[in-house]
Amino acid sequence: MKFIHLSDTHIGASNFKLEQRHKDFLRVFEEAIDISISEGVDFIIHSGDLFDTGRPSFKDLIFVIEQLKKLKEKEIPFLTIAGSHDIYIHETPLSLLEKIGLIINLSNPKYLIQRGEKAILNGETIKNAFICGVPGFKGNIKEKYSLLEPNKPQNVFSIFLFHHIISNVEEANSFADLPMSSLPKGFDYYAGGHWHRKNIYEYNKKPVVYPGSTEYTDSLDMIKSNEKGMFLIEIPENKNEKLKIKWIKLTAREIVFKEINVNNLTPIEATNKILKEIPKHGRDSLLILKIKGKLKGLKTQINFNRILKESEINGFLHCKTMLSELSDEAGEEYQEIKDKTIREIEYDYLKKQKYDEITIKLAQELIRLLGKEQSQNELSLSQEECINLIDKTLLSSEIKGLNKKLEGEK
Ligand SMILES: [Mn+2]
Repeated sequence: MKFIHLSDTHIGASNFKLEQRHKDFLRVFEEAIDISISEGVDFIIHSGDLFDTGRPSFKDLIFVIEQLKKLKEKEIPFLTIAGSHDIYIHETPLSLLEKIGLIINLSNPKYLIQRGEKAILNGETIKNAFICGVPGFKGNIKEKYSLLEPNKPQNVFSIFLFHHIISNVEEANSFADLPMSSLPKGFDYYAGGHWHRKNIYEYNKKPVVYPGSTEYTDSLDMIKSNEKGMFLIEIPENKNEKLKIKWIKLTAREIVFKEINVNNLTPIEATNKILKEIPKHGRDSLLILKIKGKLKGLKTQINFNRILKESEINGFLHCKTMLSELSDEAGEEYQEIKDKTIREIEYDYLKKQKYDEITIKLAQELIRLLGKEQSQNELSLSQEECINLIDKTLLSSEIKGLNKKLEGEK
């Protein structure tokens, strides 16, 4: 028995507002379906984010329906859960696909039965495999997992679908939202989604598998993942034999990544250096340029338009410049501001606008008074003192002005 595990297909997504990128997500999904059919798998599992949005366009929805119909004809079940993207409040496009019999939506509430404190988790049995899963939860994730009680039959190969980033994914840093130890115990295969890069972990000697997204979803993904694909899993007849996990590469858009150091260059010199370093044969791939160093001038003075044009002339679909490691002279002023308190920034700003000391004091007091985060008893001035201040400044200057006017009229 064999099956395909894929995830995060994000149908409807795009990058850089390019229609070609939108189509890339569709093309790679079709490729995944076609390979699954030619491999003759018994079923397909998808760990969430089939769609990029809870309200996909009719065009994208029809495209997915066409792909799933091919599976239906071959009697290959497609089992999935709602991820973090394909939920629109409580409705999901998955409900529609489920209604017309093209998918099995394991995150349908009918599979999760509340029994006292516990949540009994049911699933589907296909041939000799039991498959269940939960949607990507929004809050109290750990607590929700602690209440899960899978109702799985004995002596079958069991699969658990989930859409969270386990704490073992080191590169995820703060994005990890579930300790691995919270996963329900006793499954033979943990099918993960939500993490967009391919990774395999081990939990009680069983694999916890992230196939990642089938296309590059953002520029960080483009430089961190070196390829995109899905897993083909072969369940051995003999329980003592090891599970066969095979990676199948899908033809996602090709990425060319380059780092360019422009340290101590003026924006014109930097532009010329970048232009020279753009590879000659783009082959319709995406060019990601990470510009590094400290510029003698301003970042905005680099001619990004020319860089983009040149990349397109060289045959790239698009060029994305990453500037997070590039500093410039404006950065110094920023550094100065960074060391100041909000009060000091306010004061400097008002001083620059040529307000006198008492007006600045009043303005700052008013800003404080209007600030919601301050509670009444934290005010440094009483209401009376404020009124006095207003009297002394705004009103008096207005009266002065009025007096002058009247004097002039005389
Ligand atoms: Mn996703």
